[in-house]
Amino acid sequence: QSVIREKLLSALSDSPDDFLSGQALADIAGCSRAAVWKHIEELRKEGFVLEAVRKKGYRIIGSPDSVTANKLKIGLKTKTLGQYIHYEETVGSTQKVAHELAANGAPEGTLVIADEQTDGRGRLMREWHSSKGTGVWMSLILKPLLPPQKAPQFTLIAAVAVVQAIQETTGLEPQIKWPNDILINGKKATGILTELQAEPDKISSIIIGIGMNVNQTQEHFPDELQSIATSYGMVAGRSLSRSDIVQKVLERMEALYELYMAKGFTPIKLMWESYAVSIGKRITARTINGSIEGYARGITEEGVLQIEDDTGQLHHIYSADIEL
Ligand code: BT5
Repeated sequence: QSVIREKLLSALSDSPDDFLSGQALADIAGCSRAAVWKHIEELRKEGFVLEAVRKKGYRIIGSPDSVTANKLKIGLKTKTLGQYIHYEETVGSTQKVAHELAANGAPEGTLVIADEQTDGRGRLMREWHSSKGTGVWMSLILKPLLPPQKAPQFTLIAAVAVVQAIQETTGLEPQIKWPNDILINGKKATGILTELQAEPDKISSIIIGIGMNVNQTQEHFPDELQSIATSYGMVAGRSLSRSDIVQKVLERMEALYELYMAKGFTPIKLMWESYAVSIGKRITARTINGSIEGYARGITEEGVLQIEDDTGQLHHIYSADIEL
């Protein structure tokens, strides 16, 4: 069923100015003309604006600002990432759904995405605010043949992908705050959560959760986020297309993932450092074992943060919250 709708949409989107007859569409989709009509109705319910003119046929004149599988597939230029999309309008957490799918054999590149999360989560089970229709709440499943220790690098790969995708779609220049925050104008607009299903020596699946604030206005955020959160749309001063952003994130992520598997972490590390806010600055890292203050010197080949304290001693930070 959804395959037919995908074929109809792709044919209609390929020739936006022309009408395609019911028969032509039926041939393309491999179904009856009556079925074409039914699927067109379904697409209209999804928010696509489809004009129908007697004796001419159908054409597409508008599409919703949605992140449904149908919408995301139009013009998506990837080989694997996002080729299988699991969309839900409302979900507890896309991360949870992705964990289940991964455990049940979902292929590499599977994308879980929702219009709203009611129980979005950050690290250490912290809440992730995910209001309806305003952001990108997605989890991507990758299955690299790597040992589990490499997993944290994927947070950094995803951060580079997000920065590049935002630059390309909006012209904004976001910055990365180690390990998993992306800031714009000094406030958080994206958080990344990388989780793992693994055997002792081998990753089974990496699940990369990405939460991006796109079209929120200040009122969308609860009190506790007022001074620390923002959205790309607010900073750009216009409403942005969530689907364009998701497509670009998938495209950049695919390119970076290929680069990483071919050449290792070094080229990614260089890009990451060029976008990082904290490198060279005096910071405080709050870890579960206490705080360390000093100058952020860079990240290691493993993606571990190095801080030099006032005695000149170098500390390796695996996980922490950073204060600038
Ligand atoms: C993160 O955790 O930043 C990772 C967030 C990952 C969210 C995605 S959405 C899709 C997928 N499904 C999920 O359930 N999760 C992933 P952390 O570094 O622990 O930061 C959490 C903190 O960020 C919270 O304690 C708040 O202070 C703040 N926060 C919560 N919601 C926010 C938002 N929408 N924008 C900016 N900051 C937020």
